Amino acid sequence: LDKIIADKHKEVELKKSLIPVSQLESSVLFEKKCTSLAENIRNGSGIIAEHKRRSPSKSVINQGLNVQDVAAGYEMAGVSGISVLTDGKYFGGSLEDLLFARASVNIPILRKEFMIDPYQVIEAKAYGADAILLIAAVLSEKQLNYLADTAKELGMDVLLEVHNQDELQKSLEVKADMIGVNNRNLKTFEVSIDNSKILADKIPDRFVKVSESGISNTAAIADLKGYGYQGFLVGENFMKTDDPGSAAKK
Ligand code: IGP
Repeated sequence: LDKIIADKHKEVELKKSLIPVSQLESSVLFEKKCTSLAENIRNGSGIIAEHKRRSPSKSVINQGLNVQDVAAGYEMAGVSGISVLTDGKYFGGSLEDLLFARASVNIPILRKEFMIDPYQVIEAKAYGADAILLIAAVLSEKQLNYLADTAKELGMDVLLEVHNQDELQKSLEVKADMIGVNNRNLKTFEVSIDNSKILADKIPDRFVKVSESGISNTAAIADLKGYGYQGFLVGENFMKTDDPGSAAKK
């Protein structure tokens, strides 16, 4: 995780030198008016289906599909939103994936990225995202506040990811719409759904509760609903199939 963040700092510095923020701000490439992700989760299936080609923990998941088809399949399946990984080095994603997904569907899209700089939040907006992810494990309280405020100013929703009680504690004052409990420890890659259960009653009701990672069947979702979860972020379980959209329908 430290390596990912160090690489991300270099990437963002390079981008800033290529496309200055003033230029980026005035270049929204594609935008669609749609219901916010948080609202869609509250009123729908709650599934946030992810486009994920590979990951540091699993290496290759699926390299043979194109993002437009995956996104369209997810929308047809009736999911509440789509998550698109844009990190290239570790997840094989890109901003172009985000843009292509945006062009293909009318439901809200989350930019799944290691956000460390407001530049990336502006970039998310420019490439059509409706929501961003902030990871409490790699951001100070000050950074969380600043990045969340930037997203809200641009009209995007914020999914704030925590993995333990300390991270939740520093997130409570942040203007996030959703708190996501990651069942995967990003430092050890260990996955346990119990993590969502343990933290469930510590999350204030003003946040939409989302459970992330390692969700592989409807029984797990039913179980998590009993703990107050309304959102379910699913990647690998759908992406490992030839037809992620059909997998999301079940
Ligand atoms: C999806 P899974 O186990 O269903 O593929 O997990 C999603 O939760 C996971 O990709 C994720 C993630 C992240 C990836 C959660 N938080 C932060 C990168 C960065």
